[in-house]
Amino acid sequence: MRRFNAQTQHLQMVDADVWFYPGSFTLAACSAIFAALQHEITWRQDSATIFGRRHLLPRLTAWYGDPGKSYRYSGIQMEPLPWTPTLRHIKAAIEPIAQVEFNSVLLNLYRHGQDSMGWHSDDEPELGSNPVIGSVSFGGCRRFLFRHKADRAIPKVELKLTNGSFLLMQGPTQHCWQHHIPKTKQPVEPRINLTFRVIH
Ligand SMILES: O=C(O)CCC(=O)C(=O)O
Ligand SMILES: [Mn+2]
Repeated sequence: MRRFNAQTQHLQMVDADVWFYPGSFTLAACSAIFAALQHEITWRQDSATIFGRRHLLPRLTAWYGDPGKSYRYSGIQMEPLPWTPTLRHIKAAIEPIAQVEFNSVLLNLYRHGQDSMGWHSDDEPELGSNPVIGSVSFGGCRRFLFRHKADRAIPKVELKLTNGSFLLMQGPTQHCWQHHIPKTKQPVEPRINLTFRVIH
């Protein structure tokens, strides 16, 4: 895959370095990958403790990667399951664009419009400084929003994460911005997102 093509967007955002590559996988590849991931991945629904109360996360998740690359977020400790052929295929497709070797991936399955992800940054200590996050989306198209952490006067930035798109976040992005997937009342197909990471 080429690093730049006519559809490549470098987002106009201060304190960030975000690239968007729509159509990184053909429609036929997207359908095959979606079906494979639905069956191949061991999906689970975790719960997080917020103000002392446990809540089921509004999505299904899974954590895969090299042995020992465990990950902790919202009080949840995840040990990696071994790479599957489909995950290796996606990883090999995006690494030449990202120009890093990822060693782990967090998967999220949004079953319907009421599944979502709250505002957060991918800035856990094990990701190091200026983490490179490679985010691949399959299935239903969802809105993805960025907001600046320190200066809320800076307008939010919105993207539509389309089927087969690749979003690359790097440089100061995670330190200076948060992102989220809002719920929607519109009918929307299930969606699988994979965020590839480098755990140190
Ligand atoms: O579903 C998405 O596009 C966002 C996922 C995300 O932000 C994450 O896994 O950290
Ligand atoms: Mn994230």
